[in-house]
Amino acid sequence: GKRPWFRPFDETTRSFVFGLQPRAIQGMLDFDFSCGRKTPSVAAMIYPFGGHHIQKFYWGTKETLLPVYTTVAEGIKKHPDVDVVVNFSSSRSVYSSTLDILTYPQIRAIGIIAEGVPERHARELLHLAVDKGVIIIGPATVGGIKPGCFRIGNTGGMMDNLVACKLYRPGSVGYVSKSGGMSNELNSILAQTTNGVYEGVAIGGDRYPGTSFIDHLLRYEAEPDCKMLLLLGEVGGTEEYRVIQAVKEGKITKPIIAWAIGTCAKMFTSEVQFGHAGSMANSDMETADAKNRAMKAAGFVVPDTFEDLPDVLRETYDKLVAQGTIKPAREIEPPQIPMDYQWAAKLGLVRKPAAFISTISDERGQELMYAGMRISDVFKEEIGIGGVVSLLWFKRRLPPFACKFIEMVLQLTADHGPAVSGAMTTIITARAGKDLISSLVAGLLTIGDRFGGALDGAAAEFSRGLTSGATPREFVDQMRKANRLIPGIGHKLKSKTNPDLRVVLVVDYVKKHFPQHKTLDFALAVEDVTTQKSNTLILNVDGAIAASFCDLLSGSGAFTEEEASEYLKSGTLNGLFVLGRSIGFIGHYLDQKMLKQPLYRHPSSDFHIDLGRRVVFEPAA
Ligand code: Q5B
Repeated sequence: GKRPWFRPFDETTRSFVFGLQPRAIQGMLDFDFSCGRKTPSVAAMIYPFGGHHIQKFYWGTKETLLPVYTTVAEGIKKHPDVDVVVNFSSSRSVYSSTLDILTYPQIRAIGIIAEGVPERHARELLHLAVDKGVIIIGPATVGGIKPGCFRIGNTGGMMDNLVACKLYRPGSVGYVSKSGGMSNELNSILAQTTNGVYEGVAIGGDRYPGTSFIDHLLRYEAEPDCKMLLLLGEVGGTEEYRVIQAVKEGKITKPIIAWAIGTCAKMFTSEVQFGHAGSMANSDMETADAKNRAMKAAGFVVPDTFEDLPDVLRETYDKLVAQGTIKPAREIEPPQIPMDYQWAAKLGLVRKPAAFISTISDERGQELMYAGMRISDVFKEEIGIGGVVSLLWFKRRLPPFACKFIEMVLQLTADHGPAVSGAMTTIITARAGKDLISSLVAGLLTIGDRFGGALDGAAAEFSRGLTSGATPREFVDQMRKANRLIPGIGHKLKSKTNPDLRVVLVVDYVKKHFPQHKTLDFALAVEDVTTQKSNTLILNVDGAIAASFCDLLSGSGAFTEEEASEYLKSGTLNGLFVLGRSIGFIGHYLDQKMLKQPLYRHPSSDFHIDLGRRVVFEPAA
């Protein structure tokens, strides 16, 4: 070891964090940065699951990458400078992982965070560590902190607390306590009453901690930079007596301030078990009062109550400064640690424009909302799929005749047999072994100007024709002159003599329920003209729905003229066909799967193949 035995952590200490603990690691790195460390104190993570990978962390305002290894062995091989492991394994796996870590002589200190480690396992690990001269801090602890140098995991709390307690630079007081929560308290008291913490360790609340008070106090005694000792003991166990013995034997000579918490135990009539597994007095000697008396008798500075602890700390510190033992260093400003954006936002310190705006649904509250309507009300009021479409597409509740019409459209367009472009494509895709989504999307991608996607065009042309004041014949002539087909007119199969019943249903419904149907009337008048030319140039299902929807948008009173035209221009009407026909395409996909249909290959005889028509390329001479 390059470091003396009493100094396991310094400003170059590098560690592994065992377990996926990105928040704790970020906390360690932020602490390092505030200390002015040149390198992060965490070299890598060890995590047995999920494979070898890399994780990103902040180093000040910049970002840095840390490798994640699946074994300690790999980490050891790659990082010979690492000699500490912060072990976040659970109580179930911490025994085996620590046994493994202890096989590498490179590792000199291990922090064990898990609570509930079986005492038998804790004792075994403790003996093994003693044999190997490895310092174990824990189990059942937050760890410890060496200001200006190294922070075990989450010790010391949030960054603002670490800065308030001046833990970014060393002080002169070495302390040891059981509880991590109380060590936060000590960090704060010491920052206010002395030049701060030299090093602080929370040994953990179990009966068999890996190291105890005496182990760390002997280190602090040997450490020339540590001038004053603080022991925060508690009811239960006899570890404080080992410290008393050391003081009596002259092994500890530095001023030592001490307090055992749990003096209130005597106010209870029965035995009290405090929060820690080890905090229960099994004999008079183990009570906090007995410990405080014994420590005082041995020459420790023991306050009368815990509340007096700051006073005695200040007195002892002032004495050491007066003697010249402690020479307080000039205060330095720690580098600013950028606050995490999410935390700053929570505190109301920053704002940032949202990248997206969304106005149709909200899942953040207790209940999912569709355009301001609770999902439970969607069912209570039985608004149906038409109502849901009206909320999510138009952000308003449309009148019942309109919601019913939407449902009618979805049902009418749901399917039109296997032979139409889309269904056939879905069927061929399904038979090529593709999944539901691929087969569905393949079918949907055929929807366009000619097949199923003529609604938007039809709505645009019929409403333009209507508002232009042209007669239906003039409208048809204009379109012919412009060499354009009228969207919504014509069908491959249906004709005047073989009418499309879907269109009949739409026309009947609209005439009966809509407040007005000027556009549909115009479209039907156009049909009268086109069918004079050819029997098949009927108002088709796309055209009938589109014309009717124009009348819905302008006649329901639910939309302004501007909104109606915006919705028409945004592809809403083709959306109706897409939504409806998706039902059929999914049906065709499932049908093919259930029928176990094999790959389809179209007969070549059905193609007229003629390579004689190829373009021959003649290079320039
Ligand atoms: N002519 C639908 O064509 C079809 C004309 C026209 C003026 C027209 C054709 C067309 C506009 C697009 C449209 C939606 C391709 C159709 C649907 C859903 C479906 C499908 C299903 C389902 C049919 C013969 C003569 C020619 C043409 C003239 C044709 N259309 N003139 N305006 N619109 N329509 N699509 O039968 O003088 O001989 O050269 O593009 O609305 O997709 O069930 O199948 O639910 O799945 O192949 O219902 O009408 O006729 O192209 O050979 O034309 O009529 O100029 O005149 P055809 P063509 P000429 S509903």
